[in-house]
Amino acid sequence: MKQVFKSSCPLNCWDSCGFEVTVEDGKVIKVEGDKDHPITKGKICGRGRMLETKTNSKERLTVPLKKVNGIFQEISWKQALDEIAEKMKELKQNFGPASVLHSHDYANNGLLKNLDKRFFNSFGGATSLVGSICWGSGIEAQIWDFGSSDSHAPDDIFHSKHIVIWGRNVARTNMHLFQQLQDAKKRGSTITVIDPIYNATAKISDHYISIKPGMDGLVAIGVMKYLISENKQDVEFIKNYTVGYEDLISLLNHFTLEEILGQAEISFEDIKYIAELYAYGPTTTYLGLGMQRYSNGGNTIRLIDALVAISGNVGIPGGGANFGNIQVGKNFNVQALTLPEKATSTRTFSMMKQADGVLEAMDPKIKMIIVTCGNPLVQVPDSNKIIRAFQSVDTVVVIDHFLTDTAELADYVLPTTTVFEEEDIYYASMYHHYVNYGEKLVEPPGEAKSDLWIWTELAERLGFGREFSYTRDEYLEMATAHLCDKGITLDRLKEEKRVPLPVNHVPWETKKFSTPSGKFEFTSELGFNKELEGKPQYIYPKESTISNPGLAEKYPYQLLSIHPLRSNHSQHYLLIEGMQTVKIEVSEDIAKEKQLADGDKVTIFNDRGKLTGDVKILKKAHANTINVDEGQWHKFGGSVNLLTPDDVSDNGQGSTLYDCLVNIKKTD
Ligand SMILES: Nc1nc2c(c(=O)[nH]1)N[C@H]1C(S)=C(S)[C@@H](COP(=O)(O)OP(=O)(O)OC[C@H]3O[C@@H](n4cnc5c(=O)[nH]c(N)nc54)[C@H](O)[C@@H]3O)O[C@H]1N2
Ligand SMILES: Nc1nc2c(c(=O)[nH]1)N[C@H]1C(S)=C(S)[C@@H](COP(=O)(O)OP(=O)(O)OC[C@H]3O[C@@H](n4cnc5c(=O)[nH]c(N)nc54)[C@H](O)[C@@H]3O)O[C@H]1N2
Ligand code: SF4
Ligand SMILES: [Mo]
Repeated sequence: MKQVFKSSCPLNCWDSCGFEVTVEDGKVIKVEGDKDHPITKGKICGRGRMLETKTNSKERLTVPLKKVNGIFQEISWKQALDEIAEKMKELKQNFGPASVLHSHDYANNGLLKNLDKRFFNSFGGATSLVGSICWGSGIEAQIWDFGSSDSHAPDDIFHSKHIVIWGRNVARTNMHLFQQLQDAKKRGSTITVIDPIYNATAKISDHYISIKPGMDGLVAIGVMKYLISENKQDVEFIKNYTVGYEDLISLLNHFTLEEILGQAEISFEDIKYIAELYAYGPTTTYLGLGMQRYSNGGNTIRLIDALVAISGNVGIPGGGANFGNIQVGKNFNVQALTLPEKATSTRTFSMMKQADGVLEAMDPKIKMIIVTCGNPLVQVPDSNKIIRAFQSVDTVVVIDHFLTDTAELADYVLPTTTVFEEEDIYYASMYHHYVNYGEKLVEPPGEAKSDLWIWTELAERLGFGREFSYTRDEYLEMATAHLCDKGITLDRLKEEKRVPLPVNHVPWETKKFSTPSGKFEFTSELGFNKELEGKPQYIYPKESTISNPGLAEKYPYQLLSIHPLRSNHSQHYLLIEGMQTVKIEVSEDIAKEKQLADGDKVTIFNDRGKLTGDVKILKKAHANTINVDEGQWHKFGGSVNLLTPDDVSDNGQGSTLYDCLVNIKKTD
């Protein structure tokens, strides 16, 4: 018998969609959009739809594996858990809990996925990762400026006269915002896209501005200079609600407009065009995450925030500097789930630098790595270093659905459940403010078990089983109990499936900011408190003709590695045969200079590594730009992270993935 259930997309994505899932004879047979979802309204992308393929895939891991003499053997759960727990016990006793590294990312938006941290905290601590490859610097930048990184509610876009999409690949990564853009355009708003790549969002825009990668902060400086020279700044807002304006002015005075135009490779007309958009608002800005994956990423976001602020577009309907929406996640009591107070011995590595950490840390050395919700061999910068680091450790345990590149390198691989095989609630602190419920719909294949089951079994063997003696409902209650006052109960969530969380639909409307001064801070006290430069500044990208001409001579092209259309990071490549080759996209000038045509084999290379693939010419991209979509598996040709740097950005422990120079040659 066929039955249709409401469920939710668990993928790390802006949109956090509602699903309708058809189940027949205990099997998921179709995943579609839930028309009743107030934001996602029945539309979902291929990545979501393919969760059916993923769940039913023959390639799924269904039994625990142990590597013996280099070959994986199937073992029982009892053996796997007994052996892993025994090793952890020994390591804790001999070297302390920090000899175990918990390597993870955020591949699943389920609230209960946070229980991995409860496990490691109850273990007494571990070496854990801090910072974020994804959006670390931008979030920190907005915390410095506003006190939080909060976005306007999706429908507020209809109050905007102008919409600026600044470094966000909306058509590809944020499909419901793309729909809103098309609707807003029909209602008369203008759309401007600022991006080095002429992407599908640029195609629907009124104006596309091509920008040299990593130079957005400088462009924002140019725009502010012009705006102020035309006396179009919001004097009242600046006077009453900001601090540090004089520091901003002295930064603006540091650059001439000529320097800006030359270095950012942008025309005066474009600077003027952007300035006028902001002067005659309300103008909303949707900032992307790609643009802050540079060594200057935090300051890039800070300078665009400053532009939004001085033009009077903060705290008004139709305005805003929309980056993350962390007010959504703040509704949950994650601490109650993770028990941070239980950890007595901890050490942290920055997420970017986990390889260096593993290779260099002493006292204690890393003896074991446990990987959850992440595929570091593919997704973390400088793959060659990551591979060396993981190979150097005695025991690697990977919990996943598939034998990923990371899992291939492990000593133990534990098969886990997909979204439809366990109950959870899902939200993304990125775009909208609805939380979605997803119940367990089918049994997992073979012996696959949920992450939570695995933590519970290991906790019992390690002597802290009582911390895991709760039902799923009890954990969900722990994290949502305080929401009852606001009328949000677990029962209501189970009944209604999608519930709006209390958030500000127009952040900072009261002009009371959550910064130490209560004002918008051009000069950040939090920055100074962290012994960083709190004044606004412009730093050049680390790998650029300006800051490192020697390197740029050897490696003249800027390598971007943006998110793939049909895969969520590395998650769909295995399921889509057509994606299992490396595609190297080059701007037209590079193709001309190197006499390249579509389909030619080329190798891109730098001091960190090399990658070979087929050329595709990127129409209208900024000069000297190459892109390779991230997420490709090493076994299908190689991840672009073979080339990317593992540096940490200027603030917030963000990544510098796109701050990357390469050269290119034809391959025979
Ligand atoms: N299809 C798909 N959607 C996804 C994901 C996915 O893997 N696949 N991942 C999800 C996740 S986790 C995230 S973090 C988001 C990311 O969402 P986005 O921010 O939209 O995506 P990115 O690929 O990080 O980069 C976006 C854009 O930044 C541009 N860019 C790069 N450098 C610069 C620069 O210096 N200046 C400017 N102005 N633009 C620049 C790129 O050309 C690209 O168009 O997407 C989410 N949605
Ligand atoms: N060069 C380059 N690198 C990038 C980026 C880029 O733009 N360029 N983007 C960065 C960004 S924004 C992000 S967010 C990261 C994402 O990095 P990751 O989160 O590591 O990438 P994913 O491929 O989404 O997922 C990793 C693994 O988690 C597994 N997984 C999914 N659900 C579960 C679950 O419930 N339990 C367990 N145990 N495992 C699960 C998947 O099967 C997959 O193998 O990549 C970063 N890396
Ligand atoms: S991946 Fe994103 S757009 Fe696609 S279904 Fe999931 S939440 Fe929606
Ligand atoms: Mo991300």
